[in-house]
Amino acid sequence: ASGEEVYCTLILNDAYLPGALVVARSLKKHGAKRKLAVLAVLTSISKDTILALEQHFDYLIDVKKLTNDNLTELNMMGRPDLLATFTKIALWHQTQFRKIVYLDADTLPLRAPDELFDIAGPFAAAPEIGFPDCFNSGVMVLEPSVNIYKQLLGLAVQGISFDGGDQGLLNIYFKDFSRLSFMYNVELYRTYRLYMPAMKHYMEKLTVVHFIGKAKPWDLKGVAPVDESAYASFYCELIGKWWAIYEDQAVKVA
Ligand code: UPG
Repeated sequence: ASGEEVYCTLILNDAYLPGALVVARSLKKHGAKRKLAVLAVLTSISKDTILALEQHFDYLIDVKKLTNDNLTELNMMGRPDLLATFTKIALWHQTQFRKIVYLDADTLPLRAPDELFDIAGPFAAAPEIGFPDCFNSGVMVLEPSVNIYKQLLGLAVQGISFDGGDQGLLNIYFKDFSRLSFMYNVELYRTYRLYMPAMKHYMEKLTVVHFIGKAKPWDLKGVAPVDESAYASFYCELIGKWWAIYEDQAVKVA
């Protein structure tokens, strides 16, 4: 319905289906008070994937795959697999919605962050741990707009993005973003080996964790801590939480 507020995620291929399902199941399990949408490149996913998405999401929205032909920066990060993340800008084309709380398929909401819909303004995101003056584009609060969409598309077709992915494009466009608390997008990375005390201090407030990097939770069933560090156990605990939601038959999805 026009003016509706929704949670939304994105799926470009079958490989990320487990992630999209966990986003949906976790939001439902925690009593999310908005409907769930998924942007999907239907030409790139199987019938079974479409069926599973239909069972878990209120809105399944077909989007066209948008790729970046310039792989230089993505190769520099060792992530050529991210070449089609420009597709994410289709979020701004969804003007049937007033506000979207967007979550990457590799995030795990530990509760439903409904209060994000109360944030005023067109755009908000949390700091990127790799370079905290930038935001991470895995969790965003945004207002769709045809005008913004056209400008983002203009950048995308020219391949303008400092990292080759959507994040490098969106950070060029939204220079003055409203900053969300880091609690809404806790990027899991081994830097926390150096600052686990802060993680412990804020533990109760963690809202969304984000499994950045190439290895995703669905690749890591039953994984054991790589070393004795507090971070390694914390990371494995969260992988365990992800699996518990994935396998939780009690979550009502339809
Ligand atoms: N995605 C797919 N299939 C793929 C790759 C990506 O569906 O093969 C979707 C999915 O929703 C995923 C998102 O795109 O969560 C981003 O890709 P991901 O592999 O999760 O990226 P990250 O490792 O988290 O890397 C960072 C940012 C992310 C941004 C990306 C490119 O966290 O938000 O999209 O860099 O700029």
